Amino acid sequence: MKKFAEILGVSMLVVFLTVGSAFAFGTDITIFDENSSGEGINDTLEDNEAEPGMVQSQAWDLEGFFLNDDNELTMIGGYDFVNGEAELYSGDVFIDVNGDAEFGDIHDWGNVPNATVTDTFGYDYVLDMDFDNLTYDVYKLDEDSTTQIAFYGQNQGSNPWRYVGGGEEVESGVFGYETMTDAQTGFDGWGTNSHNVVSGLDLNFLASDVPVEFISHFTMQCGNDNLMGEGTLAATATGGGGGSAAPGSEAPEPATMFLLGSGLIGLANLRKRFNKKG
Ligand SMILES: [Ca+2]
Ligand SMILES: [Ca+2]
Ligand SMILES: [Ca+2]
Ligand SMILES: [Ca+2]
Repeated sequence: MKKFAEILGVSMLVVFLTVGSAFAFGTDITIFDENSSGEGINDTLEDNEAEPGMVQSQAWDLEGFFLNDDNELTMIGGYDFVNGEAELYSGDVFIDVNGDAEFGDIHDWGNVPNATVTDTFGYDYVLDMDFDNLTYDVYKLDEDSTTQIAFYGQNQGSNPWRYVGGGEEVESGVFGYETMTDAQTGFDGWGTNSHNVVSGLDLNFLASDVPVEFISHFTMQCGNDNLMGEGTLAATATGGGGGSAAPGSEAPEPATMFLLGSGLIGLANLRKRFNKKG
């Protein structure tokens, strides 16, 4: 019986630690980018992997996409999203909602570095990122929308890099940015112990009264690493986004309870005095 209790205790500790490590970011929704060359340390996973023929190091490594219960997307990489690397800068976050995002072997795009093309590569929305101000604008893309491709011909498998124009603005938002350690992120810093975390990208503009499956994509200017995610936004109770709790489900705040309590005591005292006078 003692042994059972010990096993139960250890099991619960393991569950607690496992849940605890991913709690801050939500569920890891990273998928294989379908570009593989036998390079990097983990060629078919994202941590310590960059694209074929490109520099393999933490400075270029994009490591993971996460989705939390509030429908917020987090993106982690050794790459410096704000300052770029070797004067090659961050792209935008593209979202596909009907399963036709093009990735993997899509190297048949022209030879002009960072050319603007009338092609969204199957993506339906973009979070147009402003890494100087930590803000973004969301656009619903259409057939006339334009994007910029990755710099290097051999790495146009990471397309698209940035949104250029077209489509319809849906909303704007702000996001968080922090540098974290291996222990904080659960990823391998490839000897640097350094990771950059972009958090709070709110996908509730996509949410509906049915679950919404989506694919997410990010790369940097040279397309050195392609990061792909595949997740599902839970159905909302009210539909049409918002993502807040159902009406009437909110518990009173402790401060409210205190004020309410004070008021009742005050009323009781007043009544006592009134009775005395009477
Ligand atoms: Ca990677
Ligand atoms: Ca890494
Ligand atoms: Ca699409
Ligand atoms: Ca990759």
